[in-house]
Amino acid sequence: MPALQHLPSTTNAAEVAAVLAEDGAVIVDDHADLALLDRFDAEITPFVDATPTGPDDFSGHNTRRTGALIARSPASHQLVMDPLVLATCGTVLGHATSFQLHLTQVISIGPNEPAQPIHRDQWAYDFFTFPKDYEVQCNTIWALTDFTEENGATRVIPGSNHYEDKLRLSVDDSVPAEMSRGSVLVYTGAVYHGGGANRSSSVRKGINITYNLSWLRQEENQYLSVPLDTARELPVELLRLMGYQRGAYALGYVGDLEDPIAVVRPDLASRGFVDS
Ligand SMILES: O=C(O)CCC(=O)C(=O)O
Ligand SMILES: [Fe+2]
Repeated sequence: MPALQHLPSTTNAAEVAAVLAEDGAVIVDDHADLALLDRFDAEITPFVDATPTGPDDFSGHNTRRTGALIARSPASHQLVMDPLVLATCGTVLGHATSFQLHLTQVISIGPNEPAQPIHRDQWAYDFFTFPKDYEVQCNTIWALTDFTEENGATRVIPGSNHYEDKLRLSVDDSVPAEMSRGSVLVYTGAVYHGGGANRSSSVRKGINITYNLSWLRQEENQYLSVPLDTARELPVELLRLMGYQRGAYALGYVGDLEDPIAVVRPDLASRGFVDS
């Protein structure tokens, strides 16, 4: 089994996208500002503590999935808008008119959690089989704790982005995305992967922030997850990423062919299709 490739934080989107085209996944080492992660931790911990564990095997009975990060943690905004990640999405998903934020979720895998079934994230679209090498998603998992094989580092099958769809693959075919706090695993919607088994006594925490083509539905409903009063205070670039933009010529308008950003920022209202 080939190992996951690592790139230094000084890398660029072209290099990240090149490894993604080959392997479907890559780790960028020590990419997050650790002081930012400390702030994120402080903001999100009360919500993580209040999150119930998962209701099924896929979500994980010993795993907490805490969403709505934009509304709950101002520090998350910088992660969502990380320039290297956005530039990578622009390359990987550049064949469509635009991409958008798909979900924001802290995944806290608790002790004794077995491995999550190996899957493709793009199965979320009702298991539709997309054309081979037509990428619909570009994903990140930022390590909020160190990721080790023992504590449930994400399991990845490098190169499986080129496999047939709907395969039932085993954890034994995968490698652990071991990485330090602040590193980020970038992976496509097509690569087979899953959360690892946590055989340690501590919780493994990762921040899953994913992006998809704007003509597909978002997993996390950003319009309802972030109250309008909060949205009004957000940077325009983040609002557009959340979906307050048209996904293509006719997708997502409001009222009389108005740009949906008009709902939160009437000062930016415009008619007709604009992409910035
Ligand atoms: O938590 C992880 O390491 C991966 C989780 C995952 O792949 C998922 O929930 O889709
Ligand atoms: Fe996944």
